[in-house]
Amino acid sequence: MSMHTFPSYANVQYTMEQTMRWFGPSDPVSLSAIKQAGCTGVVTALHHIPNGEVWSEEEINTRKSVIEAMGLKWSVVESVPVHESIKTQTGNFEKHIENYKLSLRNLSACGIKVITYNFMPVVDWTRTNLAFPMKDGSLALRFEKSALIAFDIFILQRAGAEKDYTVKEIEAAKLKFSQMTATEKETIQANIIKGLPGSEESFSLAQFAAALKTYEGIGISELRKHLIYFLQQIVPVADECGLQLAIHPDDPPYSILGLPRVVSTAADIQALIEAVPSVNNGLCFCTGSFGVRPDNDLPTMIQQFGNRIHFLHLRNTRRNEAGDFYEENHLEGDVDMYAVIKQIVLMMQQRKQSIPMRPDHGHQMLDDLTKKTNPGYSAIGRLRGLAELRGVELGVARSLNG
Ligand code: DNO
Repeated sequence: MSMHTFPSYANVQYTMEQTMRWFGPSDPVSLSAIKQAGCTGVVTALHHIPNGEVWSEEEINTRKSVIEAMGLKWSVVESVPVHESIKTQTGNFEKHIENYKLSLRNLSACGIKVITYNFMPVVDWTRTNLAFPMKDGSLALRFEKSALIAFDIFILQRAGAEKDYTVKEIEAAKLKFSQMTATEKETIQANIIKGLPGSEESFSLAQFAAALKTYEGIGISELRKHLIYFLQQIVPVADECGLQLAIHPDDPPYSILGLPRVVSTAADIQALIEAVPSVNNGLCFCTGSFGVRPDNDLPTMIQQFGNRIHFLHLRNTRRNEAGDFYEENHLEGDVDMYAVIKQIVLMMQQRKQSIPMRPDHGHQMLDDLTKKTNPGYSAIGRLRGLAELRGVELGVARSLNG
């Protein structure tokens, strides 16, 4: 089924399904606002269910009916979180995998067929500054490597942290730390260990140090082995139920805090596909996460992995040589959004399928500057992003029709 929000063209029968993330009934952005932004779908999760427990059909249907009462569709689950024991293969991890399978079966029984998750150890997405001023007066999210390293070495005081960084990086972190006020130190600590919206873990400093320790002896090859084992268990369930699994890339797409990361590059994805070839072993193609690495060529990756991209996060970042980045307006920055959307449009026609997308993050701007918003998930910034992205899609669609 195509999801046209603009006139259809002979050569473009399938367009992106426009959605926004909704954190559930406590989200300050209402379903009605999401609908007014022009979305037909919602991306949500049962954040109140503790990580590792089964999502019952009853709980799923309760959330689903709230969404449908607004005339919207629950298009994608983001995320069914993966319990830490599965990533470290310790304790009762087999039980947690069984619980995960059951949640998948229950979602399928309720008609929800696209499931996003990630396999980042300990922390989900990470930023050091949630209110980075842009020239136009709006606020953006930023990741500053020297601030992260300053947290690691001087606040957390992780044993052996220095050996994960170059002399130049340590110097920059020292300087950064010496310039930080006490409040800035507290803020950066909270940004890293308390979890940003959507991450299912939140730690005290001592708990955080203990969680990092559980990865001693787990390097890239071990973590990849654990992920492949997990995929070998859950992909057959997806195949049986007609579910599309969509792993989210690492954000940022490189190791932080000495932790291994295995979903950062095209080669990482290729390794997962070779191990578990089903197309239901798929991807959430996040242009913001992949786009932080100059060696990720996004339009080429869409060509390479197109048949297994089941969900799209469209977002732009601007990086510097030190590895810092901030979140740009959706059409500015290092991601060539025109080239990306063109490949997506072509890929959808080939697959004869609409792919759900959401404008990922947005600046805090206009009235949202004085409201309490979920960092990255304010209404107006995302509305701007969505409006720009759908304009590009219309332009691409029309140009393909001559
Ligand atoms: C951040 C999000 C991530 C994402 C998870 C997927 O804004 O893209 O938190 O939801 O990593 O499991």
